[in-house]
Amino acid sequence: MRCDSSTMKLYAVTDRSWLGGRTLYEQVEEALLGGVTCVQLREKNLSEEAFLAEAISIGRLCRKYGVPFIINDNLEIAQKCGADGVHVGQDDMRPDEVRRRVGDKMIIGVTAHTVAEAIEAQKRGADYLGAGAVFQTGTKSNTVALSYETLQAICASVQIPVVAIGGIAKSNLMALAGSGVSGVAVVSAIFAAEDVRTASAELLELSGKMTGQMPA
Ligand code: 3NM
Repeated sequence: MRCDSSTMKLYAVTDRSWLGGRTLYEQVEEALLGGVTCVQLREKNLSEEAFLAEAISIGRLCRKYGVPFIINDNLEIAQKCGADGVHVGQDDMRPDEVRRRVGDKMIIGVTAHTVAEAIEAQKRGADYLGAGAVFQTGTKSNTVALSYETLQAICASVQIPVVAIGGIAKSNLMALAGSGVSGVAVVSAIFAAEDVRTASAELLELSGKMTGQMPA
């Protein structure tokens, strides 16, 4: 298996909105020291050249910590930097097309908002699903609100791991217990935190509790 459920326990998705004098590299290293189990480099405004340079250096960093490194929505960069995987949305390339391009080894993650999308993505070779937005988020516009019931139905409909995303913080993470998710994907509750390492460690502990808990 390219990606098991433990990899999805705390999935850090980067955003350079809250660097505050720090570099993204430093923030990612703090997140790794806090115990994140997967890192996705998500860049929407960098030039290809800058994106690639950053992908190479942060990819090396993740390798040093033995944590899978995923590129958001850019196959070429994922291949050039030797990433462990690539994440695509519903509007991006289909997972089977991605697989043809990237070969056998790479992890392919797909965003799914409905049971139909989840089943289709699994059928077409996705290794994990991102499902959201489970809570309100200010980090991404145009998100689709996903109810607990839909999240639960998505998890029940596939065999691959499902990671919840959108507005997840310490205060609401436990509300996902019993949904069947393998973990949480988090942007601002990690990268907007003053102490990225502690925030990551606390979220990791909660995610472990949440995924081990049965429905209330
Ligand atoms: N995808 P935060 S929500 C990147 O719903 C992303 O598919 C989403 O950021 C989706 O953890 C989102 O700061 C942003 O709320 C999540």
